[in-house]
Amino acid sequence: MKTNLPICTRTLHVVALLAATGHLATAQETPASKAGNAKPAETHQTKTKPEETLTTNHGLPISDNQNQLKAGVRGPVLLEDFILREKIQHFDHERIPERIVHARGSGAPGYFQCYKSQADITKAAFLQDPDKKTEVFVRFSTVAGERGSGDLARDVRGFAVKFYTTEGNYDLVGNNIPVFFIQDAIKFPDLVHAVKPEPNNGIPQAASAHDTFWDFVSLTPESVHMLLWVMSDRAIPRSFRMMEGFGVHTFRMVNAKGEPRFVKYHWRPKLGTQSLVWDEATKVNGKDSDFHRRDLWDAIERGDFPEYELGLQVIDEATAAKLDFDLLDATKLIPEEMVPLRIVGKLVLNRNPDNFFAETEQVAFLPTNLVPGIEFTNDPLLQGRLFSYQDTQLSRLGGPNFHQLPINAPKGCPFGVQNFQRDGIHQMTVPKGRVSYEPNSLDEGKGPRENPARGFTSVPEAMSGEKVRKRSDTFADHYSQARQFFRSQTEPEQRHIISSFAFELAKVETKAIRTRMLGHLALVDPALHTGVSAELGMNEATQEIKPAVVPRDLPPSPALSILGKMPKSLAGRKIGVLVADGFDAAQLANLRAKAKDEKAVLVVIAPKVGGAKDGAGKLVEAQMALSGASSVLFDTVVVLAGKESGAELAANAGAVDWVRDAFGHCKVLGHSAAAQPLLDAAGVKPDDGVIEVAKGTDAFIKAAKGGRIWSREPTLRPPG
Ligand code: HDE
Repeated sequence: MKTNLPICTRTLHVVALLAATGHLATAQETPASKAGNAKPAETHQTKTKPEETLTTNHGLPISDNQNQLKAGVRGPVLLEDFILREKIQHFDHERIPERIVHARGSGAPGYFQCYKSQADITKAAFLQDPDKKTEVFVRFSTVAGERGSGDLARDVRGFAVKFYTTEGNYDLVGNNIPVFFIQDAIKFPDLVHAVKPEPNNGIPQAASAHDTFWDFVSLTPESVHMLLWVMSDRAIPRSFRMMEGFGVHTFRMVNAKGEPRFVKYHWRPKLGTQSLVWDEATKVNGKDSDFHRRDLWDAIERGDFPEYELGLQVIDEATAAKLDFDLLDATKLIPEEMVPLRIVGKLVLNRNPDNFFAETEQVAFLPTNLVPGIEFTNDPLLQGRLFSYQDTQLSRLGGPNFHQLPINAPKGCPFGVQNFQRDGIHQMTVPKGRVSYEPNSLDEGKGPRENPARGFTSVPEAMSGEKVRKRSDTFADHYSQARQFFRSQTEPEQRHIISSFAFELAKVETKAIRTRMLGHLALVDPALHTGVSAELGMNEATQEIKPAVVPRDLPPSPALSILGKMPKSLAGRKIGVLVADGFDAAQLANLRAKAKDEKAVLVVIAPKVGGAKDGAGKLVEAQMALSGASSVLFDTVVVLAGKESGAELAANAGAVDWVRDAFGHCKVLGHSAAAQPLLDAAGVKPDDGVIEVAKGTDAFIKAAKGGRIWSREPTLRPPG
């Protein structure tokens, strides 16, 4: 009996805690206090109605969900306890293999609606009627990291859209960068093995800054154009709501007359394309590794629905013939200045998933999910994808019936799925009758049959040629578009590309890889090459690379820059306001009103989450405590302090970091006069982005709408 004493003491403690937090029913609140007389102290929440009864997976009502079946209260567990075994066994198998690439992702359902009929270019049903909304599910992802990795890796982002159309599911499985690393699908396993953590030690997670990645790409000149994009700010987006999407490959659209045209897909975010800066991104990963996931979820929860427009570059035979590169080469893009976008409709994400696993994790995108009116081209990268996705779902989702999972099942088709395919693991349907083949005469014509008018057909493209393993000569220019991209960037963007190359290559231990990579950069642009060499301190060490085709100077394409198109707006952005005792309540009220007008989100932060007292001594509650609300989580920040608290903050390392980071990341920084000691302690120098808000907040809001103060950057982070 003695052994019961400690158990009872702990039990009492737990009960007291639960009772205090209102989690216990009265019946369980008073276990006997004497050893040997204890009643069960665990919480039993019971229901009497049959429809509210907890059951096993097979429907058996459960009477006790707190205890295993044992031989005596203190005895061993019985093998017979099938209820326990079912529950634990299901739990043991809760994890399914993560995606080989794009393992870390976030999704949301919504709809797509075209602005007007696109019948002139395609017969696809979901692009005909502007009054009709087509349900969609979208999944955004990083590529290299594992499922639990941080959101702010320097990486390409996946932008995959499943349209549940009346003609079956159409999947547009794209990225936020319009070109790719490789031209031929046979290189994909090599590329992915090179970027993933190195196989001997599993390091680094979700990062390309290591030897194997740079070894592979420096031996693969076709990747140079994509490298420029991945080293640019595009690879550290501010939000999934603020990033472009691309179909990457050239596809084909066909109208009812059977006329084919080439198309390139673009998604354009309504909030504009916006990015973080690298130092900020690395800190965000530590402060909130779910930054993008949370941002998407929170925006949808507050009704600020992410919206994107679908743009098409439509290319007829005549235009295609004029291009100086091959449309089938996924390392090239068509500048928008050459073929402008035709905006065809909008995508709105207006709901959060009900269940992350059932929807975001189990969604299976297939580039082979096409609808009549949309077809592939012979892009050799796309052709390989047509096999890979179906194949990977078989092992990830456990068998050939993954299309029956609710998130993957076509829900737009009025007549559902009807065919003679049968059985397989996890079969969810119960087909009737004796006929599972076609043609047949036994179903008396009631079963489904071919439909030449409605069915999918392919453009009868002429094919000829030898059976070869060979790259087309038209794919050989690897540097001209890389040069065009670099020269189309604004000065701060070029600076970021240079320092990203330098950051990544500095992490490469093998010097020969660095010198090889410098050889490629020399072919792209002299300023890029000298900038990176200087930051690496490797001015004399460039390996000469002989290009297959001598790079050409192409006209700059301003559409390739993010900053050039940056909207001057606070919509969808976050203002962090740090308040400390004695702050001016009118200033906070003013900021709140302005933030609302600008459709921005304002978050009040205080040294303690309980809040801070304003100048009149009234407690104003905070939403976040300073310790958990680093300034890297906000687009722009304000410090409102009183006289004494301003001096106290100046002695608080957390507050000093808060301001120093905001200033260092070139953010617009508002402050009350009393916060000046804190700004001094953080080394803040006056400039156009440091604004005292004493006389009203208009000047601060105006500056904050303009984005970051890039002129600050060269002095704060001088090139190496
Ligand atoms: Fe993928 N890719 N990929 N990819 N990809 C996968 O499919 C593959 C490529 C893209 O949110 C996998 O279901 C090959 C280009 C996205 O679920 C896999 C090649 C583009 C997603 C696969 C490529 C993409 C994937 C892993 C070279 C942009 C995530 C799990 C030929 C146009 C979709 C899965 C989601 C996922 C194979 C290249 C986009 C292994 C073989 C180019 C957005 O099947």
